[in-house]
Amino acid sequence: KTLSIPQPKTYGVLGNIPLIDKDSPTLSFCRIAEELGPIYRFEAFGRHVYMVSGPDLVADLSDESRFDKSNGHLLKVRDFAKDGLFTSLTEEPNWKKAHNILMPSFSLQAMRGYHSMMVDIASQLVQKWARLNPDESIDIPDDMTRLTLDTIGLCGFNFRFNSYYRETPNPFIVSMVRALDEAMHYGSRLPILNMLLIKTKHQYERDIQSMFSLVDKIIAERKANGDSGETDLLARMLNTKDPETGEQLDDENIRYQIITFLIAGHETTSGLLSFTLYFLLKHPEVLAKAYAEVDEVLSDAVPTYEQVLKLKYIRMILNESLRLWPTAPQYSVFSKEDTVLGGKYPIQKVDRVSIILPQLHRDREAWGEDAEQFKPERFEDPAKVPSHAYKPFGNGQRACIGMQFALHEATLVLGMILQQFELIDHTNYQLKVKQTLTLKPDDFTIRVQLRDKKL
Ligand code: MNH
Repeated sequence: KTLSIPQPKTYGVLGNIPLIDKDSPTLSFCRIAEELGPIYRFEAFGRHVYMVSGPDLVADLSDESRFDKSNGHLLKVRDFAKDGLFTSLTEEPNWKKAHNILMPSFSLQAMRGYHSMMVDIASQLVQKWARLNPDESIDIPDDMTRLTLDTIGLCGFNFRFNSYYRETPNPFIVSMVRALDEAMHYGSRLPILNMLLIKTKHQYERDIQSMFSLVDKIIAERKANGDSGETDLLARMLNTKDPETGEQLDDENIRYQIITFLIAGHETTSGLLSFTLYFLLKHPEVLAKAYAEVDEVLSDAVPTYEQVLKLKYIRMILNESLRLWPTAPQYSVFSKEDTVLGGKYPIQKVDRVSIILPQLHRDREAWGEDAEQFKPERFEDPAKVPSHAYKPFGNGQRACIGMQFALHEATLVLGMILQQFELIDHTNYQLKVKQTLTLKPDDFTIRVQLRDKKL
């Protein structure tokens, strides 16, 4: 026996669109789930998507024989990331090719090779903070974005954005952020309005061209200089053949991969670090344990690769932060055939289903009555983590390729921050979440003070 799937109030041709706050769509989807339950139907301009946030249903959606990644919500991002890893369909030949070529560069073992570059950038952050006057405050999302962008630039293609030496973001980033913002808003506007917004459209096209020209220049320069022993992602993309097809990636696809890494490496990890600092500020008992671990493990001025792996409690803090505020808050799959989801809900072939992570990650049956509370100890025993209620990096073969990269970087940076600084909540910050494609705390500043370490 199948059940019917609920749907919120509709508004003519707009369908359910008026229910969505266009500056934080995911939080609107969470609010509707709060009312309608683990699955509902969402309609826009005559098309529909199912919104799912129940662990049983997500377990079912994780069955890769029946469901595959959908990029229906990413079609505008494809204007500049085309068939790069993140925006491609699994059936597009370049997905598997790039996946095969790049997987080894993102293994846990491969992080050893990036470690010193990550330390280079993290040291710039620590030095900047150490030199602030006591009354100067730090815009956390801004400084974390400088860090993650500079890190992926250096590890990815030996390029220095030098974000700590500039007040305003690099022009590439201005273009990228504006293009991402437009890509997010485009789909929630009436088609006729999109046609009328000529200036926006022209800006969007200019932004895409400026991204392409910077990245193409980097690729051309590397090829002109020949192989000078680089071991970064670009070198790997230029020099490695896919073992399955024997083919290499072409230059155009390498462009899309680089843009993809810049988007992915820039927004999500910086959001993770920002939310984590917010949670540490508000949970002194967790912060005390974190200091204790850092003081025990990090004996040298600069953490080694092995020491980062020993920061187990910091890792748990990051996991818990990603539970409450998964910075990539939604992903989508489509059904390969007509099917019944969770044994209850009929879904048709090609129907799109979107997984609403902040809601899934706060499911009280899976996480307990204290699901809303920040408790890193939940991740003490990996066997006790309800895996179908925790998908911050997506699922299966289309899960995040950069997970180890993000976690190594974030653990290292938090370790280095806690080694040096006391964190001061000078505004008594109240969390305000802002969404671009990803989530971040908005208007979040802190002050810091050098710790007086009693040796
Ligand atoms: Mn990442 C896919 C979350 C950091 C590169 N990433 C995904 C997906 C999620 C995700 C969720 C699955 C999306 C989908 O199914 O549509 N990623 C994160 C989070 C962080 C993150 C929460 C940091 C925290 N990601 C990174 C970093 C990089 C990266 C850093 C690169 C350096 N991510 C990717 C790529 C994909 C991806 C590439 C697409 C992989 C594929 O489909 O083959």
